[in-house]
Amino acid sequence: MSEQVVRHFINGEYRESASGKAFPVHAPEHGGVVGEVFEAGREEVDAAVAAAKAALAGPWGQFTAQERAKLLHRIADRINERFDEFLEAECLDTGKPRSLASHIDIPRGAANFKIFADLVQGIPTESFRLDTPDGAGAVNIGHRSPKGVIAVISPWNLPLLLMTWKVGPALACGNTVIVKPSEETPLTTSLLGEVMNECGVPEGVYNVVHGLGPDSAGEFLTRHPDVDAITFTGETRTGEVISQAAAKGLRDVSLECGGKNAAIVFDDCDLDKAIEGTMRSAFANCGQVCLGTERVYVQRGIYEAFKERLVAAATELKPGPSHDPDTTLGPLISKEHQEKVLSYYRLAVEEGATTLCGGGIPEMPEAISGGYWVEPTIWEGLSDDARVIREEIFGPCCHLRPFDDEAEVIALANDNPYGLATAVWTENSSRAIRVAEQIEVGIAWVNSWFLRDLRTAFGGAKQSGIGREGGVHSLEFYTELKNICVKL
Ligand code: NAD
Ligand code: 6OD
Repeated sequence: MSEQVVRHFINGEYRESASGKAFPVHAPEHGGVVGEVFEAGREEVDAAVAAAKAALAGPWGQFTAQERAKLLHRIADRINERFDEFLEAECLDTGKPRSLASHIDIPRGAANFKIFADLVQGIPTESFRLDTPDGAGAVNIGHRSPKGVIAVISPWNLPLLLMTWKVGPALACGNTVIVKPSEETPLTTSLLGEVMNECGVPEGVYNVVHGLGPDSAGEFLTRHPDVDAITFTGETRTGEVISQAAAKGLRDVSLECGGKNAAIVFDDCDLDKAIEGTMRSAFANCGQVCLGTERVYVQRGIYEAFKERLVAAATELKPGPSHDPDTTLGPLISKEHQEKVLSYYRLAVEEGATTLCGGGIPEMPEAISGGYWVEPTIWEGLSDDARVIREEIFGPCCHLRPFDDEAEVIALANDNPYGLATAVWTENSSRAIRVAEQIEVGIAWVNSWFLRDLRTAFGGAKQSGIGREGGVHSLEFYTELKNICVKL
């Protein structure tokens, strides 16, 4: 493949940085440089924000909800028509197996536009009749308008999916956006600019600036005074910095951050389902899913059987190139992340873990041996206060620990600063609901994992985030609700 040159997309046009500053993009599969990305300075960020602001006052501001919905459907259709190009770009950037990206990342990229296009048209606004002393009364009518210019800061693990998860509802509600994708994965966000132009999205409605976080595009964008709200997905410590940026000018902020998620496997579970689900939750996308499981608590009666089967299945995972249909495990995103995950593999041993499988770098064919590969890894035997149990690793690994009863496992699951997701495996539905209700998370799955209904609330408790998106909750974030009180 020829080297990619990735430009900003501002006011409907692709642009280079005035400074000429650029950074390389590496393919995780082999580690080689496959392109360069222009890094936005203040000038490009200012231009993107100005374009987004001007677009609100232009034709976009006159679009009815129905017209916006029609346009969003066209965008989704066009993503599907250009499916293979999006797939190619996403897999080049991330190295993830095509089989995964073609089932999750790209279809969800399109669905995120369709679902919110339909949703905004079907949600009623509130209305209250008020009695007044003169007997005539008053009516209150809720009125929603777009919030304005929205900064979207997105991560690298599911680049198209997580970016459109925010851009879809933002546009459906009539806002304009400036996206700052992760520096690791700029391609699909950039390609979406072409789709916007092909579909007739007015210039300035969708803008993209590339760059890093601190002292670069991310910081310039989130600190920009003409940005009305910020929506972020990424690490908790970055969320804290963005939250501080949003405080200036009291801008609204939505934060979807890290997790250290527990799976709870009761001895009355369907073991086949629990193994299949835990395999996905621990190892899908090479463990780089915020909702992924890194702590697995298994009831003592089935602990040994569960362990044996999970270790056997993990050992069967096949790392390999994205295009190979037999590949079931991709590489990590970057050299730096590979070093981080390997440092936790070493730490687990130092902290007293028994490594049940993996623990290092797999042997790969020479052509891809420079890729950011790590072995799927399972441990047991760590104490509950080990760092490996408490900190997010974001790699293909999990720790198994036996438990005896419900109260014990609820306490164990909740003993963590994060509160994003959990998966409970049991055939006893009363127990499932009783336990799910007590786990301090934003999302609790029972006998499933990452089963998504986009109308539902999505977000994290504790240090996993602030706010909820999805369904009516996205509408809450991306609109300003005004009450109009009419005295009769
Ligand atoms: P990250 O926080 O390093 O980066 C995310 C984005 O923020 C990138 O675009 C980055 O350039 C930008 N950024 C970094 N510093 C910034 C700053 N000071 N100002 C403005 N922007 C800045 O996260 P990552 O490594 O890309 O993603 C992995 C993390 O994301 C994990 O912790 C994972 O759990 C989390 N995540 C959470 C969810 C969720 O829905 N809760 C989803 C996916 C990923
Ligand atoms: O499915 C979604 O909408 C979503 N935000 C998923 C997040 C996955 C985290 O890596």
